Amino acid sequence: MSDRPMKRILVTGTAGQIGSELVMMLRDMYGNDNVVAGINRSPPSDKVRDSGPLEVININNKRDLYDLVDKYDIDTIYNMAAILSAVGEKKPMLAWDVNMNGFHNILECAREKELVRVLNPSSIAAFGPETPRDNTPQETVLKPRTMYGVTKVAGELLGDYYFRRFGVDVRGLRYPGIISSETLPGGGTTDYAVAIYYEAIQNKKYECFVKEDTILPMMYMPDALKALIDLAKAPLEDLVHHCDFNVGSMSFSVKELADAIRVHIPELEVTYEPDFRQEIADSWPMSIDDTAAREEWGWSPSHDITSMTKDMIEKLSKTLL
Ligand code: AKB
Repeated sequence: MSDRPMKRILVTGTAGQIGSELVMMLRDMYGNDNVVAGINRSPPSDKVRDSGPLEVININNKRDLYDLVDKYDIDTIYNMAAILSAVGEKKPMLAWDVNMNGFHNILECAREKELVRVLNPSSIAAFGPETPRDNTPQETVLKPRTMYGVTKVAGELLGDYYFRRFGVDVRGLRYPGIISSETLPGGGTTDYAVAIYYEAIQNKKYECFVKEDTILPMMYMPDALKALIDLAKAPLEDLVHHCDFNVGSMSFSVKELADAIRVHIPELEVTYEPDFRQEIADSWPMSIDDTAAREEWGWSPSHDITSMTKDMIEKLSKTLL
């Protein structure tokens, strides 16, 4: 199946943080008309709306999904539609429905219509408090305590099952917190690492919902996009893993992030009011062993906290000030 030349791509969740930038990068690579942007409840950015085909798609509606795939002769789906960790704790049934039932519809569609490939991101949320937190191994304890994490582990297993049982080429990686300047993240635990830049630039102060010594793995958006696209392009025969690649980039505490921002904005004041998201953050890894991704498809990130912070502040200062 995977040897067929690519024809058309559907990206779901293109109003979201990663989807909105992924769709633009794929349009640059494969041509605007060959990449369909799928949105559901939230409106797309002007760039996404104006640069190529746009469709409303609820992945929980199987009929609509199948019709859309037929209409555009889609052969590859990047499923970026998901309910993240913090919203998932407020609405666990919705998280299950979108992240599991929606994903299952995509897998069934890929199986029945013999699509070339499905990409479905997983997350560090697949891990839990019993997982080793330092240099978290590829193969380790997967006992998350959030509904988002439960759906991510189950999604990894289901994707691997579809590969082994039906030959559907499903791939995924465990994203850390993603930091970006185009679209705000919605409803995650790692959202503070983006919000702090916006608040630093606009108000020079930020109230953080996790403690200052909270350390989590993070990644800058250009690396996050590169990771997914490089994984999508990897020869199938090189892959030992499929839906569960660890990918690391950088790890820092909130204090270290604030200090990096203070190099550019010395007046930044940060206060701390931990809420329910602290417990989620404390159950996730602090750093990631991504040897499998490096060996199987050449993963190598480009950004560190210093280069990311310089770029974030330059970009956001242009749009916010
Ligand atoms: C979240 O915080 O829920 C996400 C994630 C780490 O998957 N950013």
